[in-house]
Amino acid sequence: MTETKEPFVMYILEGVFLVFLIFVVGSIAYYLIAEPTPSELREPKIIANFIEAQELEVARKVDSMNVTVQKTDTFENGVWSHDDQLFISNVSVTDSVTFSLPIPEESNYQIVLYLTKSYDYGEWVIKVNDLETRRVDLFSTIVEPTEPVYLGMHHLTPSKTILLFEVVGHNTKARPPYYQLGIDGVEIKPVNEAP
Ligand SMILES: [Ca+2]
Repeated sequence: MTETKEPFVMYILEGVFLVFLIFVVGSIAYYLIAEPTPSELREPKIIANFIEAQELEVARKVDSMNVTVQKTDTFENGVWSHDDQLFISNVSVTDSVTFSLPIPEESNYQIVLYLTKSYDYGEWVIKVNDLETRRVDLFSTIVEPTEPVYLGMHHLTPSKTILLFEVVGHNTKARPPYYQLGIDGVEIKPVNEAP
């Protein structure tokens, strides 16, 4: 009986080894030819005088509003600095959020925002020190970064520079929850000309 069992056991062992070998070779081949993720395909965004949105101090917001850091490396279109954005959600129309901008010294500065567009983002008014600078419709059928949003040149001092976002409505094509906002970061660029 043992003479007939030994070859059978050997067949089993050889079979197990063969399956293991196919698994190992297949795993290595998959690793070598796997498609890179969207973030691996993209060049990093490098901008001088850039501050990530999550590094800004939230000076004021309504209690119900959620402000969280969201990774963007699974988004398939475009590039975000640091592969993340500050995501503002649970928003109702007329809600606002205010940030303090770190200004190193009294001077003229060009302020440029980098935002996100999406199918459920709102229309927002942006103010610098109570001065309305832009009104942006952040609706898009896909999730994508905006072009640079120029807020103009401002004479600013370290003691007080407030950047305010207030939601004023939404595009008719927007989908629920309609009013969200994504901020990649802000560029605060010193300039020598008068504002
Ligand atoms: Ca970012």
